[in-house]
Amino acid sequence: MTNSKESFYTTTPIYYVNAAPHLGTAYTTVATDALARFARSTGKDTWFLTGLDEHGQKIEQAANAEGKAVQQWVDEIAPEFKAAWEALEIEYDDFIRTTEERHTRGVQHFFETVYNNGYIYKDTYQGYYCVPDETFFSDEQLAEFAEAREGEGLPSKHEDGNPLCPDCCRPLTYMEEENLFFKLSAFEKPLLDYYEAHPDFIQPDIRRNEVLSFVRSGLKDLSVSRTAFTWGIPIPFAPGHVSYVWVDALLNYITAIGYGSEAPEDRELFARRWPAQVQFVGKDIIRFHCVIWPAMLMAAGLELPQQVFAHGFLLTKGEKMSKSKGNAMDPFALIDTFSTDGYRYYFLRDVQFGTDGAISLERMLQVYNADLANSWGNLCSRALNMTAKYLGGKTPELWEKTTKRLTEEMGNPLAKLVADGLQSRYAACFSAKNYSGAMDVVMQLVDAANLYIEQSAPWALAKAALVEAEEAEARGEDLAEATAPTQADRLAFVLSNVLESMRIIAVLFAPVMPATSAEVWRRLGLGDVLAVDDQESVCIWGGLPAGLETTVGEPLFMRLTEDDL
Ligand code: ME8
Repeated sequence: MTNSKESFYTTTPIYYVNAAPHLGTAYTTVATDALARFARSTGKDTWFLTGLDEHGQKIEQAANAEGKAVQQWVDEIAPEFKAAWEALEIEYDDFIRTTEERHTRGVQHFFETVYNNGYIYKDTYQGYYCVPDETFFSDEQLAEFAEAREGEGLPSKHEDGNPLCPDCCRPLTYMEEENLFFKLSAFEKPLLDYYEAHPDFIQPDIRRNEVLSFVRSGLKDLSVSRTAFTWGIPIPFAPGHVSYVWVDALLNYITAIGYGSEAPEDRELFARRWPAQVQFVGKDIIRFHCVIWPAMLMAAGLELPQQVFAHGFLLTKGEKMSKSKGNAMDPFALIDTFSTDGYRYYFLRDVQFGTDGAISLERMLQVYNADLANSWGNLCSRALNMTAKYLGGKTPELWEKTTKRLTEEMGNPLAKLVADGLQSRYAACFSAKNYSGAMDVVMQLVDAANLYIEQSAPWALAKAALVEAEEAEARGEDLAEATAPTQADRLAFVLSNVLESMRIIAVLFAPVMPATSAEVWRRLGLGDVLAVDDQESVCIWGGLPAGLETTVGEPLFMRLTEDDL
């Protein structure tokens, strides 16, 4: 089966199962979901992959600590992630777990291919390893870190004498093991050439520069197997060796779309989906994704993803939020208070994607009340209430009859704002992963619509229409035959413009706030499902049909106070 639509494949990192889903992992997942929803709404053949990283020493140790068989333990945790993503309305197309058969097959195929291509050899690894980060550190990296720590008057060693991890500051473990090595050093020049020829491959630029200087300082071959434990994928040509967990994990992006399978449908799937358009990661794992991953793909003769986009950290009280620091907040509690859409909106609106962002409950409350309860929610309830009260709960019938004359007489700032490229400004923000900018564009229309209601005062027009009708009746005239617009026409015109704005706002908010957008769609009488695949034309002004039955409903976003926190 061929598909003429443009393919759009996007991924999140696969998260370690040793921590429950938290705001950090939810952040990347919500951002990827919003981009995937946006891509679908512009007609792309979209595929969104997320999943779990279930192998490695850290997972094995965590399961042992609980006294459980590792597979049983990871099987118990996987549903927690699925439940969290469901609560956040994450619409993934596939969820991969690295303990699945399809993944094992693909990883083994990769090892064989790269071995046959001459990029794997055996040697002894002697040095330090961080189990929590599953990362090797060279003597040079440790010396550099020790110097920096001494400069700050801080220790670089644990009391047991082992050096501390340069990334997470936990004690490292000394390792001496026969390992398979991947000739990463052979890819120094090809990678630098690739970065140069594809300036968008690593984004944002600050991360690109960081990776460039890391690679320019020289790449060492990488140990890619472990023999000291067994919780990993066995390497077919090296008995006793299991894959280094990062190599195993990175391969999920291709094993999930059929890599390593000979079945025709898998080969077709792979050809259709790979290379990915955008792979999202946090800035903590860019070396894996921007150095090791592309080198692995080159070694296997595969194309590289179009872009790896690394966002910043969510910070609480100035510190990276993480499970190990004990300051990771539980997404479920926040969803209870702010609703799923309120949650999704806050993180994408208030944190500039790509940079670190301070988050707090107080700020979340402020943004929620200002943008959602008071602006967008209030716009909907005012407009729908007035439509019920003044227009019998129906979208007005006047687009053809009076629009042109009334536009000349009264102006139409909302139509103008939309016609002046609102959707294309919004789409440009999405392409740049500037979620905050995209939300800002939509809020301009929300604010303009609220101001328009104030300025055109439909309640005054309703009163004037009543007086006009009584006077006409007294004169024995029929206003339906009037040639000039009546006050009732003006009222209908104003409310039409507001309802039409709401329709467009709902479409544009949908990738970030799917539930409330669908609800507004229903209340406007547009149907039970808000599914758009040509956002640009759907957002052309004037698309709201006349005569639809509208519904007032409960407030979309209940106003919250500090007592609710
Ligand atoms: O690294 N702020 O998994 P992981 C923002 N299994 N994002 C955060 C965050 C924070 N405070 N904390 C975590 C792994 N994240 C590997 C990945 S991929 C082949 C293997 C997000 O469970 C961010 O996306 O430690 C970060 O990169 C990821 O969670 C790390 O998740």
